[in-house]
Amino acid sequence: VGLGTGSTVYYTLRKLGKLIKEGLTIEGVSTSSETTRIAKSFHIPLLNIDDVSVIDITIDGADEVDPDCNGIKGGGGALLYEKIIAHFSQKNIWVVDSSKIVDTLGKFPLPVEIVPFGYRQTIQILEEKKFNPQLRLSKDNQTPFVTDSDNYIVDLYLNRIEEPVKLAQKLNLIPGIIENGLFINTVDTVISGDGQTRIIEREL
Ligand code: A5P
Repeated sequence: VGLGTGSTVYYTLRKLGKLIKEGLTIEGVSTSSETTRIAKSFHIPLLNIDDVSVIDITIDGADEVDPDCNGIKGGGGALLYEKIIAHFSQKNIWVVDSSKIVDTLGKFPLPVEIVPFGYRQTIQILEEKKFNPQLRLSKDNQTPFVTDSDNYIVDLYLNRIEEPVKLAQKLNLIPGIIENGLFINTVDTVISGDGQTRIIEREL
């Protein structure tokens, strides 16, 4: 089971921990150091991504989801590992609160993971393309936020993303960009669960 990252997934981890105590047998693959820490605290057995041949199902959160079940992830900075694990999963489920379901993606700043080498130049290219980039800072507000794979995150203040597929392709062509937070045709089921539960299935 792929274990996503974020404050929503925390409740999934807590529940899995409880089910394991009651006899459920699963093995988790974590998407971040934060999730590894929490999963261990709930005694969820973990495997390294390199030691699994298949991930049956991944449960994660998201920052925004559109009606086609495409979404933005990376608000917590774990988008690279989340994307690798999602890509490798037979089934992907996102659990979100209803405020994250939008008509058009983009109000939430799009996180992009970049290598530290030449990061100013990468940001300059993003500026020239009018993507309104902002380097994400760590809690001290002085130094760049560093991901689990020792990279930086740039948040793109786009407001509206009319063509997410094209944008994802454009971004990944820029040297220095490792991955972007647009998850296209990835998730199978979105569960929005505050108050009334709503289940959205991606049309194949
Ligand atoms: C982590 O990088 C993100 O992709 C999270 O999955 C996403 O930001 C949702 O997080 P919350 O559940 O904390 O809103």
